[in-house]
Amino acid sequence: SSMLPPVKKDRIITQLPKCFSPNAALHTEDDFHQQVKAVCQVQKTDIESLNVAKVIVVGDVAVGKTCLISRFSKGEFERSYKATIGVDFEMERFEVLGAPFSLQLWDTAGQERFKCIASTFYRGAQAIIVVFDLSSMSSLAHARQWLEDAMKENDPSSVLLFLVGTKKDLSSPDHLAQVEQEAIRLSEEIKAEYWAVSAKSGGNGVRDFFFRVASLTFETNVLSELEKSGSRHVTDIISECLCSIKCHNSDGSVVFFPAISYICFCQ
Ligand SMILES: Nc1nc2c(ncn2[C@@H]2O[C@H](COP(=O)(O)OP(=O)(O)OP(=O)(O)O)[C@@H](O)[C@H]2O)c(=O)[nH]1
Ligand SMILES: [Mg+2]
Repeated sequence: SSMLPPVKKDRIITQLPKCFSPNAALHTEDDFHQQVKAVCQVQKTDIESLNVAKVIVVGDVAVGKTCLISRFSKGEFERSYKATIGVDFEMERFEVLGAPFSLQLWDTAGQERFKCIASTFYRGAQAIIVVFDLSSMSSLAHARQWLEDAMKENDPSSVLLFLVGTKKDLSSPDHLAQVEQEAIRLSEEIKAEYWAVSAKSGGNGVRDFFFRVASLTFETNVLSELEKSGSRHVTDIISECLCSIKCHNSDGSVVFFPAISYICFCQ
């Protein structure tokens, strides 16, 4: 990783980005988990196994999966439709809370004839982005099937789901409200986080969305690593760098808690 150039300035995440709709969010905390922040403070660059997340992007033909990704990665919008053949791959590098972190974005083909090839890339995803077209109710109706297929290859308990409506620029406010009601209902049911964006209009929506994906996958990775390595290891890490917290018992005696146990008690 020392061979890589530094992360671009516009890929640095220091604050947890907000969800799109509090009614359909993976969580609505306004900051990263305290333990995650604590760990990142003391071991910024050394969390090798945690620093990448595989993300698969699925959904009907021509809903705008490729455009969504290229709006973010290249800052461009392609007006003419070029079908994805099988699967495309894009690596996006971030810095989250001072730690290097990358999203491996697997852009799969929506065309039926590629489904068999594309599905071989589903395994081991940390996030699944199911994309539908806000101007096509049938693409929303198919979202559930795309999700089911992607889930067959993954562990449902450890995957973060996002339901993303694209082509927001094509919908009238009335129509949008109607579709969103349905989309939010589905998101609640499948426990996905809902977003509505436009790859064409080029506001901050697409950027905010990918920042949110990066932040939540990062947070989940760090938390699950902490769970795996056990709190003892975490205590070691933290106590090396932070001093203990001094507490007074009711009888006047003094106890010292390592900072990490203080953090755990506060949850
Ligand atoms: N107006 C508008 N058009 C969009 C938007 N996003 C994508 N499109 C158009 O929708 C068409 C399909 O976009 P793609 O991104 O190629 O669709 P896809 O989901 O990758 O399609 P497959 O690779 O075949 O599965 C293209 O003509 C895009 O220009 C959007 O936000 N607004
Ligand atoms: Mg495509």
